[in-house]
Amino acid sequence: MAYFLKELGHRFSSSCKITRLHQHKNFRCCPFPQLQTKVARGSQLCHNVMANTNQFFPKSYNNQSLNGSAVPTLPSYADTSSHICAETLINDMLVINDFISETEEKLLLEEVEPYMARLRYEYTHWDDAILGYRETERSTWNAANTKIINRLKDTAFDNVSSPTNYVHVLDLEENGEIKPHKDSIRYCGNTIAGISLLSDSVMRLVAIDNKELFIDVLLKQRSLYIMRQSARYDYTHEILHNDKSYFKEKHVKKGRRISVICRNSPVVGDERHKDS
Ligand SMILES: O=C(O)CCC(=O)C(=O)O
Repeated sequence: MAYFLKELGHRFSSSCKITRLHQHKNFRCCPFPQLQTKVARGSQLCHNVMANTNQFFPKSYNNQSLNGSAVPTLPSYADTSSHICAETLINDMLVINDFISETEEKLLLEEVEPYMARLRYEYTHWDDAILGYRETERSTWNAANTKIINRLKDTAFDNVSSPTNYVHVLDLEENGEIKPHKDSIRYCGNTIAGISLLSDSVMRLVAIDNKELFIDVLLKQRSLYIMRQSARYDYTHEILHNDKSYFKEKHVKKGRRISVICRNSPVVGDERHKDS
């Protein structure tokens, strides 16, 4: 099982040709000198990484330790099988609804659709981790969309955890799904942030050490999610197929969905990346 998870975790390194290009260009060749500071996870790094996003995370729960009696109020976008997950959820998985306006959504779609329309949806994937998808990466955007992308980056990342130039655009057709996986620790840092276009969907996080512990996250159309630290490393994530797309027992219709995703590269010294 550990091997399976590890393999799934490397889907970006082995299967996505565009992302592979990205890895070669940006992660292997460019040293990212600003990231070379040796900082241990859990110390200054965490504080720096969280500096921007903490303004959005529910402050009253930050730094609050959960002992047996503490039952926190969960954010409305999340549901969980156990309050054991609550600390991760509250500190490390954030959704900001209506992060972009309808006009901004149209602008993003107008820029990505013409390219996407030339690609076919893929149903074969080397590790079966994703079905019914087409994808690309963009490093340049028109002026209006550059502002949106910069807002995403400013919200989710700071200078220590700077995002890569390449933005991953993933188009999942109505019948498509993303199966449980963890993004490669070799190529992706501690934060993954994405805007959902065209459709609502449910993202499920499942604890790698205990499959009974899961968190369902409602990703509304035009929302931004920020997954970091424990949510990114200790849980797999998936986008549920429309047939299984339930949030708090209500069906959430997942139509075609396009996500615009930014990631940072591994931070040298971050202990989660020591083995990579
Ligand atoms: O579509 C999303 O927002 C999530 C994408 C994802 O899980 C991935 O590309 O690894």
